[in-house]
Amino acid sequence: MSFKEKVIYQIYPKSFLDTNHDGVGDLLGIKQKIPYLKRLGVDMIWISPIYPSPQNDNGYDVANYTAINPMFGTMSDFENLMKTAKEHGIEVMLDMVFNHVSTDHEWFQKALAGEKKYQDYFILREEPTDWVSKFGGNAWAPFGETGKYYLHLFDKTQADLNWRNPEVREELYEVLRFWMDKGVKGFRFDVINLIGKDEVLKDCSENDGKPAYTDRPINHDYIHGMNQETFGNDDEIITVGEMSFTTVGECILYTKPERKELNMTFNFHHLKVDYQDGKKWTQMPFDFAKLKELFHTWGTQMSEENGWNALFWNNHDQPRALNRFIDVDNYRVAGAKMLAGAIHLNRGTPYIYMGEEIGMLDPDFDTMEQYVDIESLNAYQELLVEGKTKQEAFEIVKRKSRDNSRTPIQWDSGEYSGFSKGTPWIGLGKSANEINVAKELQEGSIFSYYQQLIKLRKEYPVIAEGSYEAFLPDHPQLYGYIRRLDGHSLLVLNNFFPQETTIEVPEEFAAGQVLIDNYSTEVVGKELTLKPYQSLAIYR
Ligand code: TEU
Ligand code: CA
Repeated sequence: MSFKEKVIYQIYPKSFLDTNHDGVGDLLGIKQKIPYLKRLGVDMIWISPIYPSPQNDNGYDVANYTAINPMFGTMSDFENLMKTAKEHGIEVMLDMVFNHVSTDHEWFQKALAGEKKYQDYFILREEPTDWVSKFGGNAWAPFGETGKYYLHLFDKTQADLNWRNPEVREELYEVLRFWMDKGVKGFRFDVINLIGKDEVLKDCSENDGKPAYTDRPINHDYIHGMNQETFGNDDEIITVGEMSFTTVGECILYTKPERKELNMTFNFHHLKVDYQDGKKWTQMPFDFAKLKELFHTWGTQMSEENGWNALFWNNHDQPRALNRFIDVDNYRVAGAKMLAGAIHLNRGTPYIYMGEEIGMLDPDFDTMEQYVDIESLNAYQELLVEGKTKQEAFEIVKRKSRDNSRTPIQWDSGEYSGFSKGTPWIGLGKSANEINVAKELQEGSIFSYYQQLIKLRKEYPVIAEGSYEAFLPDHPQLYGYIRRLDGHSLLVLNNFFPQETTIEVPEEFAAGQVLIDNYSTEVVGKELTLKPYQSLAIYR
């Protein structure tokens, strides 16, 4: 089965299931829930970082790439999990954070201690540039007592690696080989379009300096080289690159098969349509026209030039899409299915973020003290400095914090929602009694809608392989597209609003068959009135 037919499920291990009741999710927790994931029908699980780490950025600050953080268990727990997953026909994708290491990593420690070899593993300069760190403040910090500065595009405890040094590249290839030997069949590469830095680094006042270090031409060489030295030899391996601040043109280059770089890319443009003036820490209703324009541009160009998208609404860095795009007080269930339909029938490989399959919501925290995420805590301070009141700053953090998606999975309505018997490392969502897996499996309909969507992708080649074209791109409420393959076509209609809307059905679909629908349309005619958040697909 090609990666085009597969569906991948993301697990944030800290918050999935805690089996030793220390308040933190663990590998044996994932193992225990493999049958649940099998029941959902996913092909692969992507697990966010499980390596030793001081956890300043919840594991995206890696201190050792080839070991397991004791907080999550042992290497033998990992092997156990791999075995159970394999038995259920589920593959494992690991998160490779290769742009930077934790300053606790021995490479950085040896560099600090004066070892020349390791100093060359990092990006050290006499003079810092004006680039702004993605977590706030200048992107350079003093390198010990040397008078030099090291680059950290993220937190100052996440030092950027020097990919220009071939020894660094070889070390990272070894990491991939290590996990491939353990049977890992997928790699998600964290901010992989930032690894290729120029030799001479220049000031750049535009967009906090991003254009100066993002998608540099040499990035493609590094990714291609890594492909050739490691996973490129194994057809079963699936790779996805997380692309920060990128363009569709670059993502086509990263994913065109003949270039042998990556299978697919994540981009975030569609998740910035509720950013005022492009700034995250603001509040604004989402801009539907912009969302649609992005989907159509990416969908069409990727389709025409044979690139491949990773499709997603949620991940561990995003507030829950339901809270952003849907009137959840009135239409949580219909809205959850509509969002699912919009991407699962699309051209690309769909990702489900844990909890999405039961329609989980943001936790609805009441105070700043409940937040843990480093980015959120820094942003709160910056908002205060900008002159916002504590209440105003809190309201923004509440809408935008990455912690919104990082709270424990709500398994049942028991204490700590069945996640743990100990106090969880981060608070639970307020909706845990109403929205949880046990209840969903008993009486809900979102989970089964995901099951259907996953099955359809495997049964209908037009969903997995078909081309993409926009349908009624200027319609004020509809996000529609047509997929085509070998004489078959699929029309997908999604009403993004809580109001009904009537559309004209093109001739060719008027007598088509409804493959899936979150309401129950019996016959398609010349006209179709879409109910609030209705989503359906017509096949012929
Ligand atoms: O995220 C990349 C990234 O650019 C994020 O800063 C993203 O823009 C932000 O979270 C949105 O608010 C990756 C990981 O997914 C994230 O968890 C890490 O913190 C980051 O890289 C550093 O490794
Ligand atoms: Ca635990």
